[in-house]
Amino acid sequence: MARRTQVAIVGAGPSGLLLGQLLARAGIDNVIVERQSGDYVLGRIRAGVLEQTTADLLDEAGVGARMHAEGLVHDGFELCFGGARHRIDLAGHTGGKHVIVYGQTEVTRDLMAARSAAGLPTVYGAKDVAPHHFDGDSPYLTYTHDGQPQELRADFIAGCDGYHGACRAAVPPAALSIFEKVYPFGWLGILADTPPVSHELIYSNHERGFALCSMRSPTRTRYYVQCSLHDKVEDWSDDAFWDELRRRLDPRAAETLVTGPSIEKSIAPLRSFVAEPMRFGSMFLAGDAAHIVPPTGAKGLNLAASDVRILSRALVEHYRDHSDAGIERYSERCLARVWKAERFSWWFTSLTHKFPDTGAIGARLQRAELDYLVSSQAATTVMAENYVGLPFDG
Ligand code: FAS
Ligand code: PHB
Repeated sequence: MARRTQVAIVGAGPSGLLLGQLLARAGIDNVIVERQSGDYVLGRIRAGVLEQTTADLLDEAGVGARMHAEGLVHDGFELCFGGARHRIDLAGHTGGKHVIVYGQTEVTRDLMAARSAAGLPTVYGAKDVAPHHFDGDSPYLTYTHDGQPQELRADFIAGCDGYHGACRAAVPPAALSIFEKVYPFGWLGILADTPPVSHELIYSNHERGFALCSMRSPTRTRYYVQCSLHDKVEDWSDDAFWDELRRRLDPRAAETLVTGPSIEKSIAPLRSFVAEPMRFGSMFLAGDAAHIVPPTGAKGLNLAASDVRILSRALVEHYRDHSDAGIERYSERCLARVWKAERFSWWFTSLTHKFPDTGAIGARLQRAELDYLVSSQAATTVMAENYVGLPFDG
């Protein structure tokens, strides 16, 4: 049975849900087709830091209330190296900008609730989703749902289906340029109902490896330690995790760290990845479907929001103003921001992690850069303005 909509969105992660919400508020009909169940999507523990432009977009989408009520405004974070912590004053180096600590899970929950309240169609449990005829002006999706073959005709397809999605995979390889760097380590992350070790995030460069102290609320923490790519979650007991985290922190943090049972524990690989271009006729890629950053710079979710901001405006311009200027410039405008965030995320990862192949001199060069970073106003400003998010060009 063939249904029809204006924009067919593949993926109900933050990209797809935020795009759907912005389009619906502009009166543009859209359907989201998602492979997993809603609970499964909510069960993925991912990002934790929102840039102000992302928070503004959530407000524009009408889903910012709980973020403002429960999110934590952070004006700075600390770098820990050589046994001491050094604060990066974000507000002081960016004319008052800050970030909001509010988990991706909660962003997704807020977007799902708004979509459901508006009675907007989301097909969960869609199998074998595939985009077709997107090189022309009559694209459509096929998928199966409850064992029944389905077809969804649309004016446009938005591939918001993440790194392993079907939309980028459907593009002829000759039409894609892929840029990729895989890092020789992973992040072992733990979620626990414990009070944060500090009121701000701590990024630690240690001879044993990187560590990050983050949080979700005053009573829920998110910690990470750099681990081997060969590690498995079952290799790490909670006690082993807490011991390793303590060893990578300064004495004061190690002493005040409150530990507890993990409520989630997972290992994520780290890669830098960009697929160019991000538009193929009437199909657009947005978010992780088009690019991946190592999570060090907290850019993944924020880049997804950046793509959605540009795409939603371009589609509104198409339908309301009968202009395709935004659509024509979509890929170029997204990639200009994507590559700056890729650079920052690669740089911050290179500065803070232990690399097996750079030896003793690598550690000394990192220490020299960290010392320079915290002692130079210019260097701290570069760190701060990238961390809070670069301004949009319109
Ligand atoms: P998502 O991957 O979130 O969503 C894509 C959706 O499409 C999923 O729901 C998927 O089920 C669905 N889908 C996939 N294939 C499909 C198909 N064929 N048909 C239908 N649906 C399909 N970012 C940070 O800033 N900080 C972090 O700490 C951080 N940690 C991360 C840890 C992990 C393990 C991963 C994988 C990513 C992490 N990220 C982090 C990045 C992450 O937050 C992403 O940037 C964010 O989820 C991007 O959102 P989407 O583009 O919506 O992609
Ligand atoms: C998180 O809280 O999950 C988080 C925070 C900052 C990062 C990466 C992850 O840079």
